[in-house]
Amino acid sequence: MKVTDLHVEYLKNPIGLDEKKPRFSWKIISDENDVVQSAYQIFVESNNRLVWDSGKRESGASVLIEYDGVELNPCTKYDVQVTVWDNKGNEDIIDAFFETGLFSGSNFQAEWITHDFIDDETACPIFVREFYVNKEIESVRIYATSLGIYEIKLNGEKVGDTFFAPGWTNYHKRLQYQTYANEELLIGQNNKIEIAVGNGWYKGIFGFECKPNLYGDRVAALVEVHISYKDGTKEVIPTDTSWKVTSGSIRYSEIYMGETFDSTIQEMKLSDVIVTNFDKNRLVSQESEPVRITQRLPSKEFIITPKGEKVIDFGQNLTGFVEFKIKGHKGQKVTIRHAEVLDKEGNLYTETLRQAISVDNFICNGEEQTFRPHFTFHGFRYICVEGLEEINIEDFTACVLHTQMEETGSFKTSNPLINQLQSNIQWGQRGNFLDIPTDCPQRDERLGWTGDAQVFAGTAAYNYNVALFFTKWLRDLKSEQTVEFGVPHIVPNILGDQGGAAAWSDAATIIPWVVYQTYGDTRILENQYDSMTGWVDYISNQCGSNGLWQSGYQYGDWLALDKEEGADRTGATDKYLVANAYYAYSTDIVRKTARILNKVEDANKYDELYEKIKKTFNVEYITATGRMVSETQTGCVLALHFDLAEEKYRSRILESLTRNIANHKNHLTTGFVGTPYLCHALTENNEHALAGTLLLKEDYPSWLYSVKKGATTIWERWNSILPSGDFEESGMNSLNHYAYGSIGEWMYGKLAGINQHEPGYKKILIKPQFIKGISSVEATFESVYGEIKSAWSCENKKINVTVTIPANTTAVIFLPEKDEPIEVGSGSYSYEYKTETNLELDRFSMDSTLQEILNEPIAINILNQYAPGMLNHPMIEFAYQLSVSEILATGPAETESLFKTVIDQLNQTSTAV
Ligand code: RAM
Repeated sequence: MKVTDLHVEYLKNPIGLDEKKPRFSWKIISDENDVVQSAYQIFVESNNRLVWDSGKRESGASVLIEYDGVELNPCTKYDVQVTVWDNKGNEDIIDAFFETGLFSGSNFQAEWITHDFIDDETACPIFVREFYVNKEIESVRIYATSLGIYEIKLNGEKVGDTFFAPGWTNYHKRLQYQTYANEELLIGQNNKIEIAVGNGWYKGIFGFECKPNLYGDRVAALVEVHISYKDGTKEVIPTDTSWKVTSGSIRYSEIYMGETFDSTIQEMKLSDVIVTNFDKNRLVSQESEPVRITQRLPSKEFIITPKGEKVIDFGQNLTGFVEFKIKGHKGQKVTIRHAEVLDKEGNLYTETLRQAISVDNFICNGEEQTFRPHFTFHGFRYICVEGLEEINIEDFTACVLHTQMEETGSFKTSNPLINQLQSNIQWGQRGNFLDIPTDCPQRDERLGWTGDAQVFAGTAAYNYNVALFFTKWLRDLKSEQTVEFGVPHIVPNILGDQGGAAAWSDAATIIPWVVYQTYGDTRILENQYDSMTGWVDYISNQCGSNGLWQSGYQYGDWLALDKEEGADRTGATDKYLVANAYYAYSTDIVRKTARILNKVEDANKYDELYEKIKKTFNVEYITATGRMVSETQTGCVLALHFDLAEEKYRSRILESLTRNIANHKNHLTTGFVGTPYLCHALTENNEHALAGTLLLKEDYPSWLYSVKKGATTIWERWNSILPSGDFEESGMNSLNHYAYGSIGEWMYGKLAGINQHEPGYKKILIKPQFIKGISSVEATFESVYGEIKSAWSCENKKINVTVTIPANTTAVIFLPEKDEPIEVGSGSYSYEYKTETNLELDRFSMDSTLQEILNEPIAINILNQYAPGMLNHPMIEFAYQLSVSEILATGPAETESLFKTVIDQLNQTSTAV
């Protein structure tokens, strides 16, 4: 038995932590089966002084155990040791450490400094200070933040490997500072610290209107260097009036527009800094993992387009920037333009960027140089290079940038198109989890749309550990929330006051719930509780006398395909049906949360409210005979999946749903709201095969349509690129928009069958469910207890299932085609058994058109025999292009069994292609 991965607040040996009661988690690895932890003991020491001994606790708890010792001090290192005992008589010890940050903005001794470059407005200021060190150094910490985004250099080298600090928060209330460890000071010499500050989100051109100065009109910096000497003395070098400021090589930098870097600029004139003010009480230490370069992609192909553009293809739509090597002549300017796609003629297509032109310029100094921008990022797969005669594509690398979350999921199947879909989902997450969850990384938006984050959160939590990422963002959400306007549509909110909107503002309840479910993190529920209840209470205040929310702006089932063309983008489902479905759903989450947090009175209150909403929902949106007033896919899906419809109505609603799908030749028509739940609703209601059919559809509209069109990320629209190769031209068309990637949750949960049975996966549910067209799946999920694996294949009349359950958890396994669930403890299990099931796709199905069926003589024989005259019907030729399911959606029930027989016969006798 081995104890591994001792983490403090989800992090490995963090520094600059401002959590007063940090929580410890560890994993257990064992060769034995049925291992559970029987006890643990935690020691925390600082400077060899014990500050906490938990005592030996007879307990299986190994996740997020809260520190309960002597009050922690700021800027102090704490060593943690955990001893773990298991039920097999083993014992192991693991060590880690954490170091606290400044704890409070008022502990910053530094002063905010800014500049006054009246006639050099676009250049990024660099604040500079030189200092002399003449003693042996024990450690150096740099605490830093800025209004704008910054990079620090110490003696010419970049400090740390992170980007876009201090990140984007609600600067009106919260601003992160970062802590860096750096021991590289020169002793007996002058050291030089420089901090360059770009406009970033604070002062840059940002938002729909592309206007500057969202939060302020001057960038500024706040830094202090803490040096601890070997002789026990300490020194602090804070920003103050002794610093100087200059403007350097970064002549222009805007997140949307790109950067201009002029390396011919020599040392410029140093000016005095100006001390400025920004409320230090808003400072908080870095709360999530930072943004880093997580991958470097080599160029894949060099293309000269019909227009003569010199283009490099990196083979993957991504978020980041390009780094390149060059030995140009002094003053030579190289321009890099970015695009997600080439148009059908093969030219660079930049319309998806809208006003965010994304152009980087670099001016060479005549030496061998490596360039990359500093304060901008782009969403791109292609670059167009200008200003270079000869292009050597090996000199160009795409740097992939995003919040460096731990990768927790993998998902592979026998179907290459589905594997590409999974890859697109993951890349969508990487491209859009850049400090905040953005809708898209390329155009003049890149905003923290709450709806997009909400629908994708469940999928996101399979692929990466998103606990800290969402913890940070939810604090901003809470800080932007008001009694009057509820929860904004984007966080951080730069759109001003707008009343909350269903499915968007519900991020307030749904995302903390996802984090709790995935990691067993109850603190997020505690911290967000007021925000969660506040959101539900806001809706209650909007309700009319009938107890329903039927007023105000709503996005409805955003971008759904079921509204007539040219109408608004909110889909055909009654917007207030959507609103009230979410009202019930959020209330359900809140009542459960209240119970978990032992707030009994609240729990009862929200129980009552929940029942009331559900009842009224049925009265208003379902007829007395069980028809949805909006018989759209999304309407039906919400009623079923959110468990809103009364039991007696469910079968009819399910029928409406399947009929609606059949009427669309087994295609979806759902938008942002219906899409994440569509396949869940089908699988949960015995229509798993139909969910599989939807997943594997390859023509528009479907998930695989974009895959077949060569997409490497998820598109904003089902038809961002039209079958003709033209682009959707509404002026809102992103090729990297993760919302529809929300199918990932169903793929992990229902296809691979990895689910939590108890919050945080302390108990696991493994329930793989086959679909035709996929004969094997292998998925892993790194839970907070360790790796869970579910792999199955159903090939050559044999089913194989392999399951891994981490130590200190238990699981229930539902094997496909077996009735009895199996209860297991930790360990790896393999099952092999016979089956008659063949998962290869049949040549004929309910999706085949009548014409395809009638091309087979046997079909004609059977139909003539059992339904004489049917094929002579005068209207028959109008049905040739309809699918069987479409024909059946309006035909009598007997025809259904007849066609099933025909299709079975055809599949048995046809030589499958
Ligand atoms: C678009 C965004 C986003 C969506 C909103 C309603 O501008 O890109 O995806 O949530 O509209």
